[in-house]
This record gives sequence, C-alpha cells and structure tokens, in this order.
Amino acid sequence: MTKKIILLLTVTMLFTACAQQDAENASSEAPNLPQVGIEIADVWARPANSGGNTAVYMQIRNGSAVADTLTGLQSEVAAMVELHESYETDDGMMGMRPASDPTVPARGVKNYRPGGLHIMVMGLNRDLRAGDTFPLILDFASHGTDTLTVPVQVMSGS
Ligand SMILES: [Cu+2]
Repeated sequence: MTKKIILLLTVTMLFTACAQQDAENASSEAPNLPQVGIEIADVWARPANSGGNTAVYMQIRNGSAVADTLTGLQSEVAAMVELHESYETDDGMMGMRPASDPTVPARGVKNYRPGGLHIMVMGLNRDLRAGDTFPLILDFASHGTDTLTVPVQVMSGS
C-alpha cells in the first residue's frame, strides 16, 4: 500500500516536471513576434557601483523573414559594452566570456537571460541603483539603431 502511494507520487512529480518543461519550450518557440523588423522586450539590468560592471537582460524578437545581426552596442554610462555568455568551467565554477554569435534568427527570438547570454556593460561612470534608468544603444545590420531605456532592478519582474 505504501509502496503504491510512493510510486504514484513519483509518477506525478515526473509528469509535473515534464509539463513545466513543455510550457517553457512553448513560450520560447511561439513568442509574440512583431509584424516586421526587430522588437525588444523584458529589458532590465542589475544594480552596480560606479567603476564596476552590470549585465543587461532582454528578449530580442525578429519578425522578419531574414536573420538580423547585432553589430554595435554602446552606452553613455559605460566605457565598453559587449555580448557575453555565462558558462560552467571545468572545475564547476561559473565563468563568462564574450559571446561569438550576434545574430537574431529569422522569425525568432534571441534571449539574454541570467545564467546565459547577457549584454555586459563595463566600466560604469556612475552608480546604478534599483529604480534608476540608463540609455543603451543597439545597432542592427538590417533594422538600424534602437535606443533603449534600461530600468535597473534587483530581479526581473517577468
Ligand atoms: Cu558578462
């Protein structure tokens, strides 16, 4: 009797885990794409001190039938802005390095999220506190230039 209940619980937990996985995949595979061109959503950055670095997160949505490429990044609050990716080192630590692929797929999205791809804003010339905003300029090969107003927050609201 006890064994049966434990087995049932295990099956239920497995099923729940799979269902959550499916829901996450569905939301990243069927995003709200713009009719045409690039749209940027869910933008935020972590708080940081002057002289330090912060990471900006967002979802870049491409509604066009052709891929686009992020060709430039800059901000008046930073000395340098780079695409980065987080990765696990051989000894199990988390590291980060410049990301090699700046493309946004045709009729698809590129996610910049904690623990994965992010936009590294380095050499800050002022403090960024929760509730502040700062400008970030993104140049795309086809779409052209977007200037974002990035809100600083401790955790993503979405
Ligand atoms: Cu980084």
